[in-house]
Amino acid sequence: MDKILTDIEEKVNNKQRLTREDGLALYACDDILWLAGLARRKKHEVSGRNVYFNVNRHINLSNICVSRCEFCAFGVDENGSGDPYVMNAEEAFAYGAEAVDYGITEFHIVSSLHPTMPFSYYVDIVRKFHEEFPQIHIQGFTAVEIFYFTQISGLSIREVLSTLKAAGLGSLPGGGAEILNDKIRSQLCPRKANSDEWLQVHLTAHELGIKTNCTMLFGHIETLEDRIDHLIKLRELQDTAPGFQSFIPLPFLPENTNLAHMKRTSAIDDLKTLAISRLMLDNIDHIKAFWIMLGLPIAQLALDFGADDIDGTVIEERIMHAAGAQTQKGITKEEIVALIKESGYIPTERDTLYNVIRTY
Ligand code: V47
Repeated sequence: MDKILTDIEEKVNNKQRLTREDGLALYACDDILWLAGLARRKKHEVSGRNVYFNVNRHINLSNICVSRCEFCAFGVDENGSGDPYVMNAEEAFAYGAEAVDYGITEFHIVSSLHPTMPFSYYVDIVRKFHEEFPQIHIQGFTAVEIFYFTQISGLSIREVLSTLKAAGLGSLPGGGAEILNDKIRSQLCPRKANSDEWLQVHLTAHELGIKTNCTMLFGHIETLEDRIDHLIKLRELQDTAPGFQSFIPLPFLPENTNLAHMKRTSAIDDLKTLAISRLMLDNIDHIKAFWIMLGLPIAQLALDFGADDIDGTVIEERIMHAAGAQTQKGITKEEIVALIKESGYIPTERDTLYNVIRTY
């Protein structure tokens, strides 16, 4: 084995931080079972044999979007094809409320950059959910949406976040990070928050005591160097202002996007990226295998590659399915429990803030 890899193993054993070169050496390593072992050791330090999941309802308020990112199959123009929709506040509420009897502990509300809906529309929806179901955590609005709210309202990032928090918002999801490199963003998503703006929203949220997640969209036009640099940016922000609860690597699904000519990432790339994320992100506790994108078989394997969370039952998901995700739109709690048990881990139902609800 190369010296750099044995040095990495020693660093991991001694809880030392890995460098950019280490991250790249891990990508170059073909011994994925060794890599899995290393990432698994790190996972065990944080969460032992627990694998977390939650029971949530995804609510995508609208698909009408002014950003129209190259990688996205979900967003459409207001008057174009592709079934543009926007839920009014009552419809959004009814859609969320119908899942409450299922035992959800989280509403996961994400929208689009809608051309005309005012900031008050989003605040009112959060307030209504929070007033009616105060026990259900509201995780809502990516940093890209929060930044867009500053543009449509004239408020600062801090004011937007404080207003939503006062209405009942609990935490932010991790979307919109894509690759935190403005050369890449100018090709993929030039009309939305840039890297610094995305980071600034999360920094401000953490300062206000709002927990957040973070993501990386990989397997499109980025290089392996870009991926490692992205992970290091997240790690640095977490050092400065801790508040990231989990990291979710999102493999790019090309179908129905402007990049439909590209190939879907391989299982090896998906698993390597999960393991390397676990090893590079030594200050983020949870690494999520988002089964919707990975597919259930790879998500199950991911639990042996450093992931300690398999997200949720979701119930119905639209963004990834627009881009050709072959998975079901939701799975039951029983299915998730069986999947985790079969991998030899302890299925651990959590709330959004990783408080344990029960183990199975
Ligand atoms: O920001 C869009 C990605 C994200 C595609 O925080 C795509 O717990 C792959 O961030 N192929 C939104 N990915 C979803 C998201 C998320 C999902 C689950 C849990 C959490 C969490 C966050 O989805 C977008 C973008 O990066 N995305 N289109 C696509 N074609």
